[in-house]
Amino acid sequence: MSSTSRGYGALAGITAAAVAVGSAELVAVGTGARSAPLVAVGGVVVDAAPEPAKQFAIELFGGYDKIALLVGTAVLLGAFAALLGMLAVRRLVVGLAGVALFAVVGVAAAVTRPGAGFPAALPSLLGGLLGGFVLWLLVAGPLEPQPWPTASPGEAPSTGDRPAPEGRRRFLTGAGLLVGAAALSGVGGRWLAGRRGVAEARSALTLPTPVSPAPPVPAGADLARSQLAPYVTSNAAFYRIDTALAVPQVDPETWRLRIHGRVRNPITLTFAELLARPMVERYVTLACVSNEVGGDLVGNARWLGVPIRELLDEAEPLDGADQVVGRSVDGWTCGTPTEVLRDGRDALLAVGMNGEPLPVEHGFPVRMVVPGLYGYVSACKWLVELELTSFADFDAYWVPRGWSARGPVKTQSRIDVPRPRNRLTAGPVTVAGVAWAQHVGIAGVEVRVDGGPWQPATLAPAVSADTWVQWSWQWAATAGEHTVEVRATDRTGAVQTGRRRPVAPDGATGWHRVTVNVR
Ligand SMILES: Nc1nc2c(c(=O)[nH]1)N[C@H]1C(S)=C(S)[C@@H](COP(=O)(O)O)O[C@H]1N2
Ligand SMILES: [Mo]
Repeated sequence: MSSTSRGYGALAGITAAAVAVGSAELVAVGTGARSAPLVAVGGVVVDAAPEPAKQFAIELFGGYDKIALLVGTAVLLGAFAALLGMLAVRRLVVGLAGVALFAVVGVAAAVTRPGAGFPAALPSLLGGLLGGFVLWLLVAGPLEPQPWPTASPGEAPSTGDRPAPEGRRRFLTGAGLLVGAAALSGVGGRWLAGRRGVAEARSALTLPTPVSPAPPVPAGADLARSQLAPYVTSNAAFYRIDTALAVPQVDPETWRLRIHGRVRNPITLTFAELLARPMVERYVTLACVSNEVGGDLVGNARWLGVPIRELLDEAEPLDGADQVVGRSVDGWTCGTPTEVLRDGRDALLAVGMNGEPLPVEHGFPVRMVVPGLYGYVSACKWLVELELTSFADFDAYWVPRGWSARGPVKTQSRIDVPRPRNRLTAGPVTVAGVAWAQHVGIAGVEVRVDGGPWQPATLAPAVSADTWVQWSWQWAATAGEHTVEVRATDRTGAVQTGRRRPVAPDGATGWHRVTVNVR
C-alpha cells in the first residue's frame, strides 16, 4: 500500500469514528449521558482499573482525572480508527468488521452500566451503523477518490500514486463536511443534554426551614487569614470525589428512596415526602480517605437534611443487619455501620448544602452525610436506596478494590500558612491551619520547629466536635531553613500518630510538615 492511500484510509477511518461518536452523543440526549459510548467505556475503565492506576491518575491529573480519561479514550479510539481505515482501503469488510467490533464494545459497556436498560444500547448501535456507512462512502462508495492510488507490483496504477484531482477534492470535501457534522452533533448533543439536565429543577427548588437550625458559627471560629482554609467551605470550593464520568442527573419528581433489605417495614419515599419531614441543619466536616497528609480533600459545610436514624427506626432493621448500604443511581455503593447511623450522631439524608439545594456534582437531590466516617463508607451522592444487610454478606464499591470495609476518620492536622514558597523575614510569623477528628473533637494542637519541643497552639472555637477547627501559633522565626510540624490531640486524649502510612486501605497517618526559608 502506498503512503498516499494509507493517508486517505486513515482519514476515512477517523472520519467514520468521528461520525459514530458524534451521532451517538446526539442519540444519548434521549437515552442518558452515561449511554454515550465514550462515557460508557470510560466508566467501565474506571470501575475495572486497578487501584494503583486510579491513585496515580488522581495524583497526576488531580481534579482533571476524568477529563484526562475521556481525552485518552478518544485519542486511542482515533488511533484505532485510522488503522482500521487503512485496512478498509485494502478490504472493506475488514474495516466494517472493525467498526462492528467497536459498536459491540460500546453497546456492551453501555448496557452493563448499573441501572442501564436496553435503550442504553442505542447510541453505540446507531453510531456504529452510521460509522460503517461513512467508511463505505469514503472507501468504496461515491466519495472514494478512485481509482485508489496504488503502487503495488502487479497492479497497474492508472494515475500513479495520487488520485485524480476531482476525486481527491470530492473525498476531502466529503470527509471535511462529515467531520464538521459529527462535531456539531457531538457538541449539540452535549448542549441539549445539559439543558435537559436537572439544573432547572434544582434552581426551582425551595428548601424547607429546619425545625432544628445549625448552631451559629462562634465568633472567632474563622481566623480569616489568606491561605488558611475558611472555617466554612463554599460549595464552589468544596472538593469533589466520585467515580461518575457524567454527573448523574436525577429528577426530583421521579426520585424515590427505597429503604429495604433486612427490615421489618420496607419504606419508599418520594422527594416531596422527604421534604415534608422535619429537617435539621448541621455543620459537618467531610473528608476523603484518599486525602494525603497535608492534602485538601476535606471541607466543612452546613448540611440540611433528615436524620437517617429516624427513617431507620421506622423501617425497623432486623437482627444482624449491621450494615446499611447506600446505593447511588449510578450503582456506586457505600457500606455504613447501622450502629453508627443509630447512635445519636447527626447522620443526615441531606438535601441542602450551605443554604442551597445540593449542587448536582455533590449529589442532587439527596445524599448521605455522616460525621466521623470517611466519604467512601458514608457519603453516598445521588442516593436512591438504603439496603439493610450485613458486612459479612455484602462488600460495597471500594472494598473489593482494596479499601477497608470500615472507615472511621483518623485525627489529622494541617499547616496552611506559611507555605513552602512564602517569603518570610526573621521575627514574629503566624503559623496556622486546621485540624479534624470528626465526632470525637479536637482537644489541642501542637507545633514544633526543627524537631524541637512541641509548643501548644491556640485553638479557635468551633460549632461542634463534628467540624474541623482552625488553630494558630506565633513563631519567633530566625533566619535560615526551618521545618515546621503539627500534631493534634483528640478529646479522648489520643495524640495523632507520627507514623507515616499511605492512604490505602483506611486513611493516611503522619504529621504534616512544611519546610520554609526565613531571611
Ligand atoms: N454516588 C457516589 N457517591 C459518592 C462517591 C462516588 O464515587 N459515587 N464517592 C464518595 C467519596 S470517596 C467521597 S470522599 C465523597 C465526596 O463527596 P463530595 O464530592 O461532595 O466532596 O463522596 C462519596 N460519595
Ligand atoms: Mo473519598
